[in-house]
Formats: sequence, structure tokens, C-alpha cells
Amino acid sequence: MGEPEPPVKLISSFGSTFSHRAEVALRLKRVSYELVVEDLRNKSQLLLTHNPVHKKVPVLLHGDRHAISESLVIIEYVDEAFAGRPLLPTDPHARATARFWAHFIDEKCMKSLWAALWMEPSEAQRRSVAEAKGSLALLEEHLGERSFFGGDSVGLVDIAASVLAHWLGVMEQISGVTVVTDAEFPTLCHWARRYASDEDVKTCLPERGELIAEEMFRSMAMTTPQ
Ligand SMILES: N[C@@H](CCC(=O)N[C@@H](CS)C(=O)NCC(=O)O)C(=O)O
Repeated sequence: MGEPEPPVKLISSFGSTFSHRAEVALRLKRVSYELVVEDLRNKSQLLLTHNPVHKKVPVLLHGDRHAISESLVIIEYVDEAFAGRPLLPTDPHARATARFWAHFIDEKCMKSLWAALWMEPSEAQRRSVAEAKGSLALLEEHLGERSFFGGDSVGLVDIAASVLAHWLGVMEQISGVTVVTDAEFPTLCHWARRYASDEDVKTCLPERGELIAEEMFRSMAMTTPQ
């Protein structure tokens, strides 16, 4: 009999798109894990101890090794540390390209989308909408004819883009700002539906009604003077 597998724990929070990234990576690799759901309004000692730098979820604990934080780093760690189907390509050039687009999503798409959705209507907010659309058009072009950014199945870039597949519609509904439509981004919208209906992905997407309630609470907290 071999050594028992070191336990895997994922510190997450309900409705967190970044936590979803880490969880879906574990699901796709068929790793058993315990989900620890944080209340980010009252962070636990577990979270503060294991992510003292950013104090954010997700955080992955694997046995007694040092904790891993930052969702994209966690995906890569999970891909390398566990057997199962690869989440990143094996070819170095294709790996680097996948990493580039995953970072592009965080740095260019998400930042401008957040500003577009949550800023007061203004010239700066309209510029953010235009910037978000410009970045999403590049992402759509990169996807091209493929079913997934990862080819035939979900990979790093699909997971990184998951916010577009499930969260964006909810945030558009709450903020009253629409950035992505089928007419303007047909390829991306098709991809979004394919991603959200993947059997492994579905098991760890927050229920839409509950997500709306959580996002409404967050958006009110953002606009209420403390
Ligand atoms: N760059 C980080 C972002 C993580 C992040 O922003 N997590 C949010 C939840 S979605 C959080 O923990 N927020 C708590 C805080 O900002 O204090 C990642 O990719 O993991």
C-alpha cells in the first residue's frame, strides 16, 4: 500500500470568481478536496495565516506544504502537482501563449470591465466600456473557430475567462450596464454557454439567484458610505 495522499483544502468564498477558478481546476483533475468557505467580511485566522500578503481567497493548502495563493498560480500548481488531464498545453510555446492570455484577461479585460460596470456614469466610465470591448474583441479573435481556448476541452484560459461565462451577466443585470451582447460578441457568447454547460464546470458554478443576492449586497456595500 502506498503513502496516503496529502489532504487538499481550498479556502474560498461564496460567489468568488477567483475561487471558482481554483475549484474548477481541482474538479477537472479529479482531485478530492475540502472546501472552506470564508466570510470575507470577517476573515478567519486560517485565511490570514495562509495568505498574509494579500489576505484574499482562493488559497490552496496541500498537505503541510506552504500555502499557494493567486488563482492563476493555483491552477498551474494543480496542473503540475496532480495526474489527470492537462490544463495547460505541453508545448512550451503554447504554454507561454496560454499564460499570456490568462494574464491578459486579468490585466486588460477584468480591470476595464469592473470600471465599466461599477463607476458612476461619466466620461471615464464610457472610456472603460470602450476599453473593455476592445480587449474582449481581441480575446474573441484569439478564440477564433475553437470550441474552447484550450482546444476541444476546458483549459487555463477558459478557466481564467470564467467570469465572462457566468458572472458578467449577473453584474450587468445589477449595474444596468451592458457590455457584451450576442450581436457584438457572437463567438465569445457561444463559448460562454459552452463553458457554463461543461459537466465539471457546472458542479462548481454558484447558483444564479444566490449569486445575484450576493453581488447586490457587495455592490450596495461599495456605494454605501462606511
Ligand atoms: N488576484 C487574485 C484576486 C483574488 C481576489 O480578489 N479575491 C477576492 C474575492 S473574489 C477577495 O478575497 N477579496 C477580499 C479582499 O479584497 O479583502 C487571484 O487571482 O486570486
